[in-house]
Amino acid sequence: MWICVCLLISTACISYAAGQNDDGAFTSAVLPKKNNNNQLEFAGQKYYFNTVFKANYFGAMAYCKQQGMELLSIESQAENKRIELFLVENGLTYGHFWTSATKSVDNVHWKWLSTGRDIVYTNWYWSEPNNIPIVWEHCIEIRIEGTTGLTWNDLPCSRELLSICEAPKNYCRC
Ligand SMILES: [Ca+2]
Ligand SMILES: [Ca+2]
Repeated sequence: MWICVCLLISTACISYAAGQNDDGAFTSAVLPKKNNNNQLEFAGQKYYFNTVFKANYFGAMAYCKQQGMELLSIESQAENKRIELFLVENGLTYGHFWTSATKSVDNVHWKWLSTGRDIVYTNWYWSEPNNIPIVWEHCIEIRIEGTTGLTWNDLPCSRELLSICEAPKNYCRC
């Protein structure tokens, strides 16, 4: 099944395969929402919440770049809280989204690939990051499940999740 996603902030229209290789552990391809608001502005940044199709880490990053944006980087508690509040306000209380976080070449430290910065602030889910052996959990998702808040989990980059894109507020794709 092919879905055409058109952003209000862009005239670009991109097609992606949806619902592939879904192991059922995560959210459905299209999340139920209270309204059609997919955009947020906060602290000089704007965000686009892709709640329509799932992709692996690399597909999510490519999608954001095609919109002139970057895959999400959460660099403060305030940013984490604001994104959590947006999800709750829009009825997205169960969901898994890619961030741009991935392992450094030393295979120990984490970096935001979208900015190149080291990860300083973290909000790991309890017992995470656990880097489950064999599957290589080298990318970070953010997850919200009811009242657990917006927490982080390392998992394989090949998993297919929803995504959040980010760009400077004054960015204009002209
Ligand atoms: Ca950010
Ligand atoms: Ca994990």
